[in-house]
Amino acid sequence: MKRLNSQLQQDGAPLELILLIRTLLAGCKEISFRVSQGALAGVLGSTLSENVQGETQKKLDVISNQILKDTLRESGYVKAISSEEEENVVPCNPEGNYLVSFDPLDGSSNTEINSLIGTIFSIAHAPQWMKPDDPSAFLQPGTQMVAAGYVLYGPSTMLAMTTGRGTHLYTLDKTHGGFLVTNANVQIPEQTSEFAINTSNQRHWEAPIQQYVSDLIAGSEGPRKKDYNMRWVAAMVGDIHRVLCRGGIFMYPFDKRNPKIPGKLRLLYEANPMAFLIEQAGGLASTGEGRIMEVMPHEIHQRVPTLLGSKEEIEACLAYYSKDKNKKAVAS
Ligand code: AFP
Repeated sequence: MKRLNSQLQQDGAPLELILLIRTLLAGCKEISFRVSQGALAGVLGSTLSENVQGETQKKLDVISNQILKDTLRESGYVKAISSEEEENVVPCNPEGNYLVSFDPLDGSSNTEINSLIGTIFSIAHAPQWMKPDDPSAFLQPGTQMVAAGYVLYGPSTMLAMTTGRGTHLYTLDKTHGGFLVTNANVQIPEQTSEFAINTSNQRHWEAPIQQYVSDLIAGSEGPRKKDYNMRWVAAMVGDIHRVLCRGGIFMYPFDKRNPKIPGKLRLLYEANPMAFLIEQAGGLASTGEGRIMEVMPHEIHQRVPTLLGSKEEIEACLAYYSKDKNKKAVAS
């Protein structure tokens, strides 16, 4: 089986990027170990503090964030970090050539039930002019990413990663501590009959997604003329992993509750890296209005609506958005 290094070399990744990825993954291996210890590690449960998004932090979030921060800062490859758990950019080496954004532990409330969780990351070049504490360099569209991926802490520890030459799945071989390629050049089936959305938010969705999901639920008796099944891991990392493995559509759409917070998921360290992985595997990643990777961020913790997955199903979903837009144009 091919090792991580060989795959990255084959994909033409520069040496410094390979070294940075290996450093990041060393941190993830430590997180994987801590997570697998569960309650025995004495790290589960909530701390008293809240993170910048106002959510209660679980101790494992804090620990994972610290592990990644320390490992990346010490590496020398990184100029600055943005993390879900840090209000501001974390300055690192002023001579570093890369910017790293991460959600250290996505789906952290799943730790309470010993279910899927993971680390999501994206890597971009650090501009030379940038000062390490300057957040503005992070405000570039996802098309500028040089690598992105996630490490999934499940029954096995898996890595999904792209450097722009396909999406590959790796499995951590705990006997020698390395990631081995277990599925190269993943191709997401273009059609699917599986969807993932938190339907408890239905009343807050806009008209197109209301209609689309209601037509999925209508199944073979509705306009889509086939039966659909629903799955919800409640950790994006788990839901996207399923989409990469067997297709499907994952949605966290625009939410009318607060127009200033258009979706739940964060652009820099959730939506963008997943969009890169999905597109590189032949799927589509949209906000409903346009390509996720072309969204120009205006702040590091920005949220976006997300529709990701099997090509034909995303296109079918986007047709509802176009129809709605046309209807509004005719009415005005
Ligand atoms: P955390 O990383 O704060 O645990 O949030 C996970 C997440 O942002 C994303 O991974 C899930 O898709 C989503 O929340 C699930 O949240 P709800 O179940 O509240 O819709």
